[in-house]
Amino acid sequence: MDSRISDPQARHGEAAFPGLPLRDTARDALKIVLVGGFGAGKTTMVGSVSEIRPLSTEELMTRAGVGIDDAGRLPDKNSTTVAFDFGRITLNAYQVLYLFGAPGQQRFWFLWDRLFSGTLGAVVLVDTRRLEDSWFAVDRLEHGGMPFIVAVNRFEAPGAGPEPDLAQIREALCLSERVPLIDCDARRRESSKTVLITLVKYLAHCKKSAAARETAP
Ligand SMILES: Nc1nc2c(ncn2[C@@H]2O[C@H](COP(=O)(O)OP(=O)(O)OP(=O)(O)O)[C@@H](O)[C@H]2O)c(=O)[nH]1
Ligand SMILES: [Mg+2]
Repeated sequence: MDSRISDPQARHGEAAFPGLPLRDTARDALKIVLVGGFGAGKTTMVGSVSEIRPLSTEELMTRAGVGIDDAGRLPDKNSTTVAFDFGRITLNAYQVLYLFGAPGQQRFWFLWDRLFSGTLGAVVLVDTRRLEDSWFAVDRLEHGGMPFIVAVNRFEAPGAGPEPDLAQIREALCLSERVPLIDCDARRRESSKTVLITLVKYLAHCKKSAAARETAP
């Protein structure tokens, strides 16, 4: 099989990776995992937001995957993550995020346990054309008690009906009102960064609430 380190930013015609060195003042390293269904845009998001050239374990999808790799509704997709993506983003002088993108295909879900080890929080990336592909991720995070947010990566689908709004998506995923739910475009750095900042703020909120519960009489 043809294995390669891909360059998602180059795919979308954006700037090359600046390759920023880690700041000397960085002291909080936060591990974040990006999960979601097959082809929801996880590798794309890691690539758009990372300040270093991301590690991507992409394999070409070949005829051997027909019937297994459900790429029917993803005509432009010709590769899939077989292990994980890795990127880094500096949020401020002190906080650095290490971002791991999980593989989306069911046959690689056994790798998620390893990826979740030491993880502070997660982003579930949702493709509205295949909402049901997100159920497993949401269930898994809820049962594991890991804080997460949901980001809706909207694909333009010519001829498709009206797009569900965020309230409809919340209902379809049976998401608690507490879980932040936002729109994004995984191809755009600023949008992907907003997703990560939303997660970090939510993690801070969860930590504060837990501390308040502990000190409550
Ligand atoms: N139109 C459109 N295409 C997108 C968007 N995000 C990603 N893509 C494309 O959709 C395809 C799937 O993206 P990936 O990033 O490989 O998806 P993934 O979730 O990592 O997929 P797996 O690792 O195989 O589960 C790629 O061809 C992307 O270029 C989007 O917001 N809009
Ligand atoms: Mg991927």
